[in-house]
Amino acid sequence: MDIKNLLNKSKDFYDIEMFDVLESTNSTLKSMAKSGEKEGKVIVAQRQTKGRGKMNREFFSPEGSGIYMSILLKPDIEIDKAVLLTAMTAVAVAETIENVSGVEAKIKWVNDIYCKGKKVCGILTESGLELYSKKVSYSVIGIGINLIEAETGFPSEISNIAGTVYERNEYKDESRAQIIAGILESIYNYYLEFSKGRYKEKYKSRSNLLGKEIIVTSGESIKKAIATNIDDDCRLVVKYDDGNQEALLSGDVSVKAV
Ligand code: BT5
Repeated sequence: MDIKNLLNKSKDFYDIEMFDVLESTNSTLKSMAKSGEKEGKVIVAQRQTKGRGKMNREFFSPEGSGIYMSILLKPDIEIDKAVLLTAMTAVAVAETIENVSGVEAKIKWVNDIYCKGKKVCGILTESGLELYSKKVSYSVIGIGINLIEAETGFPSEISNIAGTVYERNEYKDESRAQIIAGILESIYNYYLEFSKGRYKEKYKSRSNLLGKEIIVTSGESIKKAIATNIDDDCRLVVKYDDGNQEALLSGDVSVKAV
């Protein structure tokens, strides 16, 4: 199914290119961005041989299983606000998964989408920096979604955390294009009004951490806390057992529900 035909208001904004296999859709789109590619370029691959998560962690991206895509945006924002693009995208992905599949989708701060208690999607935003202004020169937003389980199943290292949106017998081929188009349309709509931050309340209301007891790991330190809020800059506000509060930046820590 042609994705472009499923787009509505965003039809003229996006230029979509499909590949069978790439090392990483983010890496390909980043080199295009560095060579002056326009905002709205989208790369989609059937599989990746070097799909990446944060800190160069591997993102398992097999054939016939998922969506691996990257979107190029050029927002007029400071580099420390780039995490908000991840938050906006998380809302767009969660809403689209729910609309198309009917499966409830929650957001785990900062960049993961969970269905039925398992991680079905990760988002990786990588930005270029204008040195003098501290503004973003481009942002590549990468989205990896497990739609159905690969023939070989998940590798053992992730089999207890990774899940899929669909069971194999529920999945219809057209869902893939519908989810890609739904995400693109939704991102476009939120991005048009990015400074209004319409996605922020939605991000919070889909959080699967707020109000929960969590473990905060930062370097050697491992502490228990309650996740009390996600602030306007998408920092996770936590309260430790000793009463101290802290607003956590996504790059510095990892958190998990107890
Ligand atoms: C992410 O990183 O989850 C961001 C993943 C972004 C992938 C997309 S695919 C298109 C684009 N091109 C790329 O090269 N990347 C983007 P992080 O929060 O660091 O999580 C990585 C961790 O998730 C791994 O260490 C595993 O524990 C787990 N993981 C790996 N593959 C997974 C999968 N397919 N489903 C669920 N969890 C997975």
